[in-house]
Amino acid sequence: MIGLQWGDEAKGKLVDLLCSKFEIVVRYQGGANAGHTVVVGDKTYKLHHVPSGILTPGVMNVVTPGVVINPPTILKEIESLASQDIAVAENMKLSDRAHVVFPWHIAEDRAMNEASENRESIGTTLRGIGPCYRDKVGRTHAIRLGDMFRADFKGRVEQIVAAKNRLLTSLSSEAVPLDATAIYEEYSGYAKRLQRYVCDTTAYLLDAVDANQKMLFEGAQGSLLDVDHGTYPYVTSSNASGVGVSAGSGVPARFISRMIGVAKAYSTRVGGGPFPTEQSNEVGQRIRELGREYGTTTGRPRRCGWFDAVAVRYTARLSGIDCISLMMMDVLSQLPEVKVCVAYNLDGQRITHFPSHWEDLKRCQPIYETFPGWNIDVTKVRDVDDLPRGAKDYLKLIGQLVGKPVEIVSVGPDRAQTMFTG
Ligand code: 2SA
Ligand code: MG
Repeated sequence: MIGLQWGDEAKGKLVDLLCSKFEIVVRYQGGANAGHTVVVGDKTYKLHHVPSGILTPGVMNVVTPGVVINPPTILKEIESLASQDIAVAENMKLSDRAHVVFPWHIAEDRAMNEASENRESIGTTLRGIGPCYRDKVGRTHAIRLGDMFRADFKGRVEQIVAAKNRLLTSLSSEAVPLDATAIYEEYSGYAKRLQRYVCDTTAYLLDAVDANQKMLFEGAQGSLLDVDHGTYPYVTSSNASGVGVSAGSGVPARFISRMIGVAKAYSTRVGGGPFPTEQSNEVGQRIRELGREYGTTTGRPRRCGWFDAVAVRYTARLSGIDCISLMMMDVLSQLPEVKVCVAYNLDGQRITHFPSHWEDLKRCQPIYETFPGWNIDVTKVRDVDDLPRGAKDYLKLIGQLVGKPVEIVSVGPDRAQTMFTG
């Protein structure tokens, strides 16, 4: 299950809804930057690290090598879930290959975000994600979850802290030097508490493939934030599109039989970077209020705008989706007029491909098709056939523009407010 926009497409809700049909739910990229809000009855759960399958009893939740893990954050989440009688201990596994986010990554993230004066800031979530992935790929200064249980963990921390202190003081004169001993002690404590979850998840999942177990892969962020294929450099540091499933989890692509692309009926983006259909006006404001569009992790107000079919057609193809799940239709149902971007005007030319350079994307002017609003409360609709005419036309147009059918529609946060066609 893949986000087709810039994240926050309500993937968590869909995973929660579908996962009773699966034995395993897998998180394969991202880290504590993700924020999945899942509503079950009168309870709202906000998940960052733990896969959304945790709310369904009997489902195994696996966090794989492509994820970067923040120990205090995941421990807090585990505690909070356990206090709400969710059985985490028996139902979660963490990869010993997953990289660990340390305080130096968070300090670096902050310093780097502040340092980008000559260009709009990426506006990261300040969770240390970029620096941790950079160290993972750079190999010299990286610590994986499994390394925390080895004899040389202390030495590694000391070595890295010495190097990071030099780096951090070069980035900011106000940098407070990190204390290797204190970090080692704190993180050894976390390691002990996490130990029961840590294993070789790659072996576990490959065995599960052999045993024909059904797995659901839960994407975090969205395809347009993919480090290789998104709106670089305004992206996150992992493969957040469908292409990341295999690399992050270790499950070969040939075993993935169905891809669901999740999109909101409009667009949002949090952080910097180009966003052609953005409405920095009353319409955007109204969408933000109606959709409660604020970051689950940081609380930042999300930028809001119309559905961009050029972008979603691109990500739908990139992620190889079979169908679209269109979320938050209830929000659009309260607007007097609804628009869909069907093409871009780039320097006087009409284009329908998604530009590879952010500066070109920034110059794109959206070309819209406008619908009269349907102005009917759809939150109680339980069958797609009962949606108002205008809403049905909207779903049809999106299916045509993106090139894949809309097979799932949601009209509210509750489990009961998601409908399946056919
Ligand atoms: P980072 O922190 O290095 O991954 O930031 C890089 C860019 O990726 C964006 N990003 C996100 N965009 C939408 N939702 C995300 N998760 C949280 C949520 C975000 C929040 O669910 O609301 O609470 O603010 C997420 N995570 C990363 C980020 O905004 C940067 O543009
Ligand atoms: Mg989110």
